[in-house]
Amino acid sequence: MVSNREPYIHERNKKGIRCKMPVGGLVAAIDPVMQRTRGVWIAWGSGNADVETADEKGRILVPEDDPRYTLRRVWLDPKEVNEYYYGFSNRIIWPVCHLFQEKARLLPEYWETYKRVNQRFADATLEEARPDDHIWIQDVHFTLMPAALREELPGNNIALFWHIPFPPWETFSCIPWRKEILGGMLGADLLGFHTASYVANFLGAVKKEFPEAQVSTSAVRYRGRITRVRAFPIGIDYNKYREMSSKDSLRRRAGQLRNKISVQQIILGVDRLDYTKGILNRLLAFEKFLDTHPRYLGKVSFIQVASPTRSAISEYREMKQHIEETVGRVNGKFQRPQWTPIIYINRHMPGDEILMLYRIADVAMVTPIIDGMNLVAKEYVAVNDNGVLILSEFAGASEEMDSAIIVNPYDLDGMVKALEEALSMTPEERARNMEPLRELVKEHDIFWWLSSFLEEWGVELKMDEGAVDEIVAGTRRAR
Ligand code: ADQ
Repeated sequence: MVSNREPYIHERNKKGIRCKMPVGGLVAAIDPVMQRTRGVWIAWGSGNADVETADEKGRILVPEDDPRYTLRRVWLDPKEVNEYYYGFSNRIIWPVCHLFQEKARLLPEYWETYKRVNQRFADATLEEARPDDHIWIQDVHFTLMPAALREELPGNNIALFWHIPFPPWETFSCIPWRKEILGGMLGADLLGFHTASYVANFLGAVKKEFPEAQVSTSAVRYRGRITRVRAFPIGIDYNKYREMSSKDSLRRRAGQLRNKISVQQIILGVDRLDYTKGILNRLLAFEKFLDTHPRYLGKVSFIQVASPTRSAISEYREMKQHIEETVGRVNGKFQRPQWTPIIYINRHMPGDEILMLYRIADVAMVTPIIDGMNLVAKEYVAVNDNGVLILSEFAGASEEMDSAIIVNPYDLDGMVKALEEALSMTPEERARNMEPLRELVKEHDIFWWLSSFLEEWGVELKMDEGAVDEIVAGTRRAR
């Protein structure tokens, strides 16, 4: 496994060194597979106590209390973090793939460092990999690795999963190094995307850049090799969300919180503070809603949780300022002594607090300008049986979750209408609408995603027969 973020991070604080596992479905799903296969996970060692806890090669056995596999940390200096991570990954690939070409900073030094870091990760992988190992690379940080590995490991089974949208060629091609990126990815045997349209966009780009390649609807034959390309919509750990959110203590605390917010209905947004998430348009739609539906004044509040992210990048700081000005302006316009229209929370919240908000929100507005998938939509549905989901048609999630109220995030009037519709639904209508969504999120959970990916990859991973099923069952039992 190769990813930018590591599954175990060592941090030193006043009390000593602590090992943390990052929150998120991906690590939770893949860690048990790695434990079972006793493989190697290669990732950037980003914790401030990572060096002292690893050996001279950057290796450490994890989990520490029951070592099952090797985490191999790759060290990056601040310039590399700045140019490979903040630069190439977050200021070139991220904006371009989210159709924000004008935000891309196409600096050659970002590209040079990105290439160097990809090579460093490839070298570490080559040191670890055996001839018949399967190598799974995560995300946009390592597009050059499949081809770099392929040169040295012609027979290994290599896959890459892409977590964000893949744009049409006309957009992607603003990257001067597009051909190298696509060529790098074609070193893989299997490429996974969230949706069929990202698959089609990728294949379209390959056709344009490599006219000599044979391209079908799900594969590319290039230089005598075949790369399969397929959609695998990622899911969440549904059962875990269900269990955690139905614990008595959480329900009690959620009830207390709900009583303190003295409005009839609550609308919720939960996002990283990213320009792709459509937070500003959502706030403007809420303002327009209050302007045009005065009977809701004092009766509905909007809670927007926006966790800080990538604040080293100026666009993120500017957007934060713009959002904060808008919150201030809208609140200034409508606020009453007993009522706050927009409750704005700009910090990372502990998981149980997010769950409480999911529980008490009558309506969730998940209205990104564009999003690879968007897990908040799925988390809300898993937790709240009686809510209403308003979902952007440009979130990957809308390909499967089409029974939500689907909106165009650029169309403020459309979002105002959607809010009116959602807030005036009867409890029976809400429950009826929620049911098919919940079934989908339950069926297509993170383990379904994982096993469909592994199955398509033809992976037995030197595990016993049925091991993937066992992993899935085992993970569930362990909870
Ligand atoms: P992200 O862009 O990070 O992921 P998303 O899928 O919505 O977006 O996941 C965000 C996660 O962070 C959710 O689990 C959410 O609960 C949590 N979160 C958000 N704000 C938070 C806050 N303030 N406090 C605490 N937790 C918060 C990328 C792609 C997505 C794709 C995923 C997975 O951009 O489109 O769905 O990868 O492939």
